[in-house]
Amino acid sequence: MFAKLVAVSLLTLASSQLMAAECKTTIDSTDQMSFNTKAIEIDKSCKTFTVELTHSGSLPKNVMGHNWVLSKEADMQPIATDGLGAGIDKNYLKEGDTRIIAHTKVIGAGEKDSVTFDVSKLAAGEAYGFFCSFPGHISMMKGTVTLK
Ligand SMILES: [Cu+2]
Repeated sequence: MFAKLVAVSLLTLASSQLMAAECKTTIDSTDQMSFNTKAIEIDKSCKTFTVELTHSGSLPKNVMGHNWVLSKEADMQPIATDGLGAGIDKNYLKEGDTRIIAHTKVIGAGEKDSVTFDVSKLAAGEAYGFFCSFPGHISMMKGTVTLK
């Protein structure tokens, strides 16, 4: 009986170590034009990575909408600038912009959206970042994405 218990707890331990790489994260956005994180780390063992975006504020998306956009760090500002004219229905992103690696739609208070992308799209040694492309938000709403 004791041996069986030990075996079971060893198994539990082994499987919890296998599960150690968390291949998803939840990021909250607010009425204060902010994300609740400045840095996202992606484990190299993840095949895909999922980001769930939430909005804990009370303002609607046409006033304080947020999305989550992933690109190379050098492409962040150009993507945001080119997306200004796209309008909220296009999530303030230029259609067919190949510099965008992944993005959620623009959400308002109480809404959520998620996006899953292939981690193989990220190259080791390249600097990546995330931001919100709602007009004017990138100055406050951005952070780094690192493969580790
Ligand atoms: Cu925003």
